[in-house]
Amino acid sequence: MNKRSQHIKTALVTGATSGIGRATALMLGRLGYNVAITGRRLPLLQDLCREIEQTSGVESYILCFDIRDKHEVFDSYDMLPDSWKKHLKVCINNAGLALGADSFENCDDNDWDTMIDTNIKGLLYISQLVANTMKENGFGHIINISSVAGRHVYYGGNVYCATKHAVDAITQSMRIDLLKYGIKVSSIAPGMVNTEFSLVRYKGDKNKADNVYKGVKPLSAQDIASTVEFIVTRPPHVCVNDILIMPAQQANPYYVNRDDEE
Ligand code: NDP
Ligand code: 8X3
Repeated sequence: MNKRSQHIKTALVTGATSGIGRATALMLGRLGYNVAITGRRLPLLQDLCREIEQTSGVESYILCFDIRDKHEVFDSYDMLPDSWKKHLKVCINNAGLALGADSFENCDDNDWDTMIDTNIKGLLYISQLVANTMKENGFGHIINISSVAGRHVYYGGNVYCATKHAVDAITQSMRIDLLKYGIKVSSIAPGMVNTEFSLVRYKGDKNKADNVYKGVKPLSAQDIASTVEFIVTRPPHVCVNDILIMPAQQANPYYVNRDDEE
């Protein structure tokens, strides 16, 4: 290995077209990682790729695919050059969504399928590919974006909460199974973060989405990127297993201290 290649480090961020994933990809670029970015919206990936390269002087690689589709995930990951895989140090499993907030008996089962396929199965597909790369490399760090919904179940949260409880269980299981390969596994469980998340959950209903954050200063995508930054900049012998991070005005899903309405 020559001197230059010793310093090459790459990262992969799923769901980088908006919100937490986008802010995290930019942060990793600033830390000197070449960043592979994924999502379904190609123009947004192209914009981000340019922004990472221009602001940080590192390289960015676009992998445009639907994480629910196993074959698309495998074929896309296959396209990532070996030189990138060889230096893959960090994977942020961030792609995910909630759809709907109805009481259980009224939910659309298509929404259930989408959440389970994206938040659980998609995360599993990409994680297994990445884990095998990291196993070969003899190092690596996988960070799963879970949620406070993986710790508490709230009204109308049903299957979204179940998927994030699954992410927590998968995180713990990966941490145990991958220990022997020197692969660290961490999880971040945020409370309210102001991203496209609520607009997606309420299927474009901006009023409902805005109401989620009414009278509250929510976390920003940048707050979560800074949390990822803290985790990935710990020394090699340290693994931050879990971080639960909330807005100061939110104790848990049930207690939110909203500013008085006018
Ligand atoms: P955004 O809606 O802003 O971002 C979601 C990202 O996931 C997008 O980049 C989207 O890309 C990607 N994504 C969704 N479905 C797919 C798919 N089928 N294939 C590939 N990519 C997909 O929301 P956030 O940034 O808030 O969400 C990021 C993660 O954080 C999620 O896992 C969410 O559950 C979690 N989270 C969010 C919280 C919040 O309050 N915002 C709190 C706790 C956790 P594209 O549409 O281009 O495919
Ligand atoms: C997103 C946070 O509280 O809407 O995972 O479930 S919450």
